[in-house]
Amino acid sequence: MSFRWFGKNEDPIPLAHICQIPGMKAVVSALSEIPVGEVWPMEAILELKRDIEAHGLLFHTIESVNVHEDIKLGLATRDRYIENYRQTLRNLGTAGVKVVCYNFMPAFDWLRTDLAQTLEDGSNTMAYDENVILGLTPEKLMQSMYEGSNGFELAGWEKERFGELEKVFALYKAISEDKLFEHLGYFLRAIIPAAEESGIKMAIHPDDPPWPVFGLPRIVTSKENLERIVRLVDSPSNGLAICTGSLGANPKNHMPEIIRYFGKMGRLHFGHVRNIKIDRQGVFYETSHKDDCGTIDMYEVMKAFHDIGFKGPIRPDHGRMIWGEAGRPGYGLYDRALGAVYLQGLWDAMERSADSQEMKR
Ligand code: DNO
Repeated sequence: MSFRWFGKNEDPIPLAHICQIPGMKAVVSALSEIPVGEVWPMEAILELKRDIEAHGLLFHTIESVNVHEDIKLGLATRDRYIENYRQTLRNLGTAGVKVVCYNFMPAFDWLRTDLAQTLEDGSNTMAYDENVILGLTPEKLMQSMYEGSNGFELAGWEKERFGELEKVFALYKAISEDKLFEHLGYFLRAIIPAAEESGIKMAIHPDDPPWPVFGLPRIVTSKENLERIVRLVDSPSNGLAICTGSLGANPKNHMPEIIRYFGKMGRLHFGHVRNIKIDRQGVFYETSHKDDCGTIDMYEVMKAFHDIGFKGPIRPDHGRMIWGEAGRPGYGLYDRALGAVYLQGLWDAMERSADSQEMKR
């Protein structure tokens, strides 16, 4: 079980609190102060590792090393950024990192239309409504996400993209889904050998939501496309992060089946487990992790991880804001801590029942 933490200068939650969550083993983090495309310096990586380990937590997973937009766009300048990415992987491998999460979403990372929708119990949560998107320009949506973020940074977002949106959108006009696959293939063929040499498993994160937005191509959206991605480079280092709340927003994506399929193939390296309530196609909000609070079958999700003998990191994902907590949208302490313990409860029960079946035999 692991917990995402944004670093001591960025995250209001101290490691001293994270290590008190029952069963918490590892912290998933990143150097968000390094501009996208630059090499992560060894010293800064080691400092992050020292901080995490000083709290009795393991440091083996990075979320994320973001991919420079020029790589996604396939521009001539991409090779320099790819070379830097390779060096970052070597540095991370030297520091003992085993899993690196990344995404290949054009222009934006994850998108929500409301960062603090009030629920019946008085808590608030993040929500998405395709109808709101249809009435907005990308600039307006980005602006409203920044304004709704309580003064906190948005997880994984790159501020520098805000000023360049128009230019980036114009460049994406020429990029079809097939082209984006081609650019991902070019990137993977260049970095996977460095990942292999460094003992690192790459884990691509699904697009969130898993469909095209504002006419931008999106490819990490379905089982078929995940299959196409793992085949781009035939190596265990070319793998997946499965995020149940991202992929699962499309009811056609059967999460337990996807987990079993890629798990058995040896390409599943990271689990983001969270629940959402889908009102109708394209309209959903994030709920507590508990099975019956949302649409995703959390028991079957955890059972799939359990049945494939998954040994990699799993983390609770976005939580609601509860008990008056103010924090980074989706990334407060309390609801994610409840989620971590709930997921472990499901897991423990599965372990016990596997043991007792073994004893009966
Ligand atoms: C949002 C996160 C994403 C994710 C990246 C992976 O909360 O799930 O920001 O970390 O897409 O690169």
